[in-house]
Amino acid sequence: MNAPAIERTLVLVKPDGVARGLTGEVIRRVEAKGYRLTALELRTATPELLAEHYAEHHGKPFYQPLVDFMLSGPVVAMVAEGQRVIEAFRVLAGATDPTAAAAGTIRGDLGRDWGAKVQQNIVHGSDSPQSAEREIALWFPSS
Ligand code: IDP
Ligand code: MG
Repeated sequence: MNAPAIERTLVLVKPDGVARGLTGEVIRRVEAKGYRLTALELRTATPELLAEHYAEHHGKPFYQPLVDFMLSGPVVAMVAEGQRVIEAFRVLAGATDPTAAAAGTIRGDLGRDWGAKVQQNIVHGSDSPQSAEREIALWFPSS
C-alpha cells in the first residue's frame, strides 16, 4: 500500500464561530487531532472572494443568505497540513446541518439551528484535494 501523501486543507471559522468566541476551540480540535497549521489569519471576506469560494453554490436558494452571512463579520482562515487532513477535518466538522451533526463533532457539539435562511455551522473545510488547492490559492495567494 502506498503511504498517503501530505495534504493541505482550507479551514474557515465562519463569522458565527468568531463572534461566539469559538476560534480557539476549533484550532484546539485541529491541533489535538495531530495536524499542523501552516497559515492563519483573521480576515474580512469580500463579495468577489466569496463568489469564487462558493462558485458551486451559485443559483441555490441559500446562496445569497450564505454570502451575506459570510460578510457579516470577520472569519479566521487557516491552512492545516498532514496525511488525509481533508477527510479528517470534514469528520471533525460533522454534517452540514448542525442539528443533525453527530455529537463529538464541531458542528454537532457547538452548533444549532437559529432559524436563519442559511445554516450557521461554525466552520468550512475543503471537500476534496482539488477544492483544497483552489480554495487555498484564493485565500492565501502567496502560499
Ligand atoms: P459544507 O460546508 O458542509 O461543505 P456545502 O453544501 O458546501 O456544505 O454548503 C456550504 C454552506 O452553505 C454550508 O456550510 C451551510 O452554511 C450552507 N448550506 C448548505 N446547504 C444548506 C441548506 O440546505 N440550507 C441552508 N444553508 C445551507
Ligand atoms: Mg462545501
